[in-house]
Amino acid sequence: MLLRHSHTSPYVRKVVALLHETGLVDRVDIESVDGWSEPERLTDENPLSMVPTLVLDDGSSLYDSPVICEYLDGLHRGPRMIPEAGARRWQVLREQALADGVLDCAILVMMEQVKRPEALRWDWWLGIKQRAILRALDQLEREAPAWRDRVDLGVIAIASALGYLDLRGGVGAWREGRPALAAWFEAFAARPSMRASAPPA
Ligand SMILES: N[C@@H](CCC(=O)N[C@@H](CS)C(=O)NCC(=O)O)C(=O)O
Repeated sequence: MLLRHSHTSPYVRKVVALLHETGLVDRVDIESVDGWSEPERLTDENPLSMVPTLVLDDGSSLYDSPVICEYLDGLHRGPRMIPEAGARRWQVLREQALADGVLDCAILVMMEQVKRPEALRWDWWLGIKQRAILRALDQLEREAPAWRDRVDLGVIAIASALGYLDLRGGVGAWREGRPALAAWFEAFAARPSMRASAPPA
């Protein structure tokens, strides 16, 4: 298998951390590609020109990150990263959706703040996306005390999202007023899987 990859993509980070946590990392080759420049080798595999894209041994490809994670989780014999059934499954999938939603908003914020010419910035839109991130972080702060030693796709996705806020900013000092989330992230980010998938400093 081949993973189309970017060192700064938090969605890719989620997949790479899962590969490490499940012991699958040696079964996947990794190749970096810039989705924004729409290279043909990526658009042939994924018309959306996005990473992560996973190319399977039969030449077919899978995207986006939740689909790739679900596929990979079926390939190993260790503890499931996505519980197969029951309330825990829906909790993990809901957490992944919330974390990915934070990322979708954070990328839009980065686009407004960094990429769009200042004269064209749309503060109304920026405000909506920033407030969505802040509300999600407040919810995670309320939930974090219950996470304890969990290792699954829900918490991997949350940690990847928080790491991206550290990398790109967008909502200022997110740890302020959120001590439980900050303490949990400090411990979780020290896991070998999170260190191995961290963006370059
Ligand atoms: N929903 C997708 C989002 C992936 C995504 O936004 N990837 C970004 C990099 S962080 C990308 O490839 N952007 C290139 C583009 O939009 O052209 C997933 O979960 O995989």
